[in-house]
Amino acid sequence: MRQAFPVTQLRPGPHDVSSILADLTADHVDREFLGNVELHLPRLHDLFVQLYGDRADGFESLASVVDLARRSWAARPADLKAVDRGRASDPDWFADERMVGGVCYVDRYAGGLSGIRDAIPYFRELGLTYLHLMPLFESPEGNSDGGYAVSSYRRVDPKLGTMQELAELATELRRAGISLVVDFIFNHTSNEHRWAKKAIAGDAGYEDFYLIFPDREMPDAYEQTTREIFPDDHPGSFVQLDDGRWIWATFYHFQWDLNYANPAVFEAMTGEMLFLANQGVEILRMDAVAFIWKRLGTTCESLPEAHLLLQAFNAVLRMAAPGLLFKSEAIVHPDEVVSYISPEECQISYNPLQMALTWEALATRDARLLQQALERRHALPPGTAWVNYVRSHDDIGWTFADEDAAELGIDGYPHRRFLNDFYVGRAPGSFARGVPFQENPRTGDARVTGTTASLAGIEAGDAGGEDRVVLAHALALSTGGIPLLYLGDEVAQLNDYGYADRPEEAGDSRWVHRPFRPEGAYAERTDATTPAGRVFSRLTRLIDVRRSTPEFAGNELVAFDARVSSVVAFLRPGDHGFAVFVVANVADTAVEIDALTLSGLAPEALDIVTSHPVWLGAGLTVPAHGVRWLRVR
Ligand code: OTU
Repeated sequence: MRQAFPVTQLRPGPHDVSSILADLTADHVDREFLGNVELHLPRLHDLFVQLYGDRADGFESLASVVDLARRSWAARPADLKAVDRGRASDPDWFADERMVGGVCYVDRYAGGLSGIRDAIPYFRELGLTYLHLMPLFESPEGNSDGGYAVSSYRRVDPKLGTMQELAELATELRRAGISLVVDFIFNHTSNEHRWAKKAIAGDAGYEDFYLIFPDREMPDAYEQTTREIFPDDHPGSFVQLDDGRWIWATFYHFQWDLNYANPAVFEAMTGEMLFLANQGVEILRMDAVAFIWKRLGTTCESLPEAHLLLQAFNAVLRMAAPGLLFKSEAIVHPDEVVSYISPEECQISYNPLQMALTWEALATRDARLLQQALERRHALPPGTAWVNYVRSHDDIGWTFADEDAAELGIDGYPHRRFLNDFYVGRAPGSFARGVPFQENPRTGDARVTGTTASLAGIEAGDAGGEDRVVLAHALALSTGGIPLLYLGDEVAQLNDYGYADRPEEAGDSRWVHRPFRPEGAYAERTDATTPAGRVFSRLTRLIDVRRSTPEFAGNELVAFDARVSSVVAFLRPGDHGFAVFVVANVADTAVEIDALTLSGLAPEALDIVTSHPVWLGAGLTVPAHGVRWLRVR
């Protein structure tokens, strides 16, 4: 599928790679940088050929991008260069069993950046090594899609703090063993970004930063094949400007998609990316990667050029800030999710399939789809890792593959309908208190929102609620990669229905699961008579065990057929023939895995959560919504 332009189409003479290298050498750039460029410029050049080879300005842009990298490296603080070197000598650092992630909103969780700094002792107590601060950049007043409409990548929202404070926070977090993660929202800017303002003012250089059309002809043509992402906000993929023209806006009407077919856009965003890298950010969460390239007659999602662009950004980083990682945010078909994951593209990625199927299994009390996914869709290339999570700040979408479901006799469309109904409490017997998100009556499409505790049954007072919260986290903590905790979920925070009374949030039900820091629940976290206290002690025990269990490092997983449909089971192999055997039962009654099924394992096992020996010789009982972590051989 990849379109390769012949190299001869690129301008010869002064604008080739060897001339760029010669210029750098003449400029006496340091050897380390030169080495990085020698390693990665050929790849970047090749990507530019494929992306921009037919454009006259393609090569000037490549030279400018390398120059940005040179200047960024020169300005990169010494302690960050030390991090770069450390990562180079320990390239699998992010796959360590001690990795544990947390995510929160700066304002809601801590009031501001200084509050986040004050929370560092708590993060350490939890064992976090990775902290994703939700978008904290300058963005429009009122609805800014939770900060995903960025007006400046170089200014922090003044209500939260300053860029200087963010850089200092990054340093303090690093001293505490925590890597700072922020979003790189590069598919779109807000309509208040300087580029956007210039574009609509008719500044020719900037008009081409976005996709603006004089009338409906092209928008209509594109919308034949594009998907509606936020249909509650506007139909289709375009919105109308005041002057009557139409502009591409995949998400909210104030989030305008950038036109990456223009190399000047790549160059400009490179500048913003390198700026963030030099503030001490260690992982960039690459937002909405599927949407970054558009072509008429396609879905305009996950096109080959989207990958080339990510690889090009990656190559620039390897030159100027080589310690950084990209995390892919592609909440799409599982085949597409993995297509973004490689050392040359995004080294880590959300695992939306495991997330969604964990909830699917809890609703159906049938773990077969989840088991099948672990069996066939878990493996990743070396040098990469999943980020496993129970829920995020976004909705839950049922992104399993219909063809996988069909093999188990499950029909995708009605199954998604059932899951949506179940999680918004419309299905009889549901324990969940979720809220629908972006229900599209035209397509029948819908997604679900709600906090972990509210979706799992704690809010409804269901007897299995706490167990389900623990079970879901136990899977995220044990399948491999980086487990990611939505902060507040460790104390079983409930839905915040107050969003419906806040005008800028009322139209977006994702706010129901982005509560303010649950002070009451945190106060109860050592009180075992409360759900907060019980969930907190069980989850922190699991986190502690994970951190001292080398089998949980990396991504190697061997699915284990327990021959019980409500059971998900797998082995995480370790050294000397040992492995950790993870078994979880989503049913509301205890189940028995018989001795014959377990006969491949030595009968003497150790429960690493309770530290008690377990005898497998007579089979294994797994309690209702229970989970066991057993060291076996
Ligand atoms: C992302 O999500 C963010 O996580 C959202 O919070 C933003 O609103 C959005 O981008 C725009 O910046 O549609 O419902 O992979 O699922 O990229 C969430 C496709 C979203 C989308 C995902 C997007």
